Amino acid sequence: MTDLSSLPITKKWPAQHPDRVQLYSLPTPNGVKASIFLEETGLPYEPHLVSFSTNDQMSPEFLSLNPNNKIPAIVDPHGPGGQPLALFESGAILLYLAEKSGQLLPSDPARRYETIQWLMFQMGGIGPMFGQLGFFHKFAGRDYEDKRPRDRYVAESKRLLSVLNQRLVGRDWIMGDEYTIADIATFPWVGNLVGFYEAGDLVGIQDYPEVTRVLQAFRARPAVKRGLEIPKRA
Ligand SMILES: N[C@@H](CCC(=O)N[C@@H](CS)C(=O)NCC(=O)O)C(=O)O
Repeated sequence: MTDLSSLPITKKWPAQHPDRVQLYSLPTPNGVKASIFLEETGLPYEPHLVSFSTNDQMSPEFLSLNPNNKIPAIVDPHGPGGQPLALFESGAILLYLAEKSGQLLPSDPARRYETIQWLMFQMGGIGPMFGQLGFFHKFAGRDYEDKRPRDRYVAESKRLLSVLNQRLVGRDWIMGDEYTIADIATFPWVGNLVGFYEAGDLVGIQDYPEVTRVLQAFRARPAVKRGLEIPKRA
């Protein structure tokens, strides 16, 4: 039986099943990337809720895993060399779990790097830009008199949507027939933009029909439906 009790994170979030991947998260667009992957692949895992309303992400136990105080983070009790491996950054988590499970990342080297390229496109572009748009459109930034920051993020989000739309022409998913971690990284953010952020009209989402088509297909997947609710909010 694996023993994770020496890890400080397990003091606040005890592992009931220390043999399983431990997920510390909240159902946000970054958080659900990990839970959707785990639901899609069936890798055994145990979710733990990191509540922002109680600032759990700033607790010493969480910071021991991710000094950057952001979800998601994981501990794989059976990491390289059979030792526990702690990881943060959703892109790194997706890559690690895909390689570990041999799922949702093409094995052909060229296609594998193409998938990683689109994963990075989400991590460096879609996530940060849509996130800023959300701040200026829906949250505190909404009240700023100067609309130039908001307009900048709207313009950049539109540009990214148009790149994604073009990529999806004639393809079922970002990598064609193959559903991959690039889709799992990207579509929670597109869903969040038009859903929670209520920015669909602002970015003119109807101008990106390939994106909305694939978003619909993504949302219809049973594992996505489950993953979007994990960990359960209190
Ligand atoms: N680049 C990081 C971003 C993670 C991130 O921004 N997480 C947000 C929720 S979507 C968070 O934990 N925010 C809490 C905070 O900033 O205190 C990743 O992809 O994992």
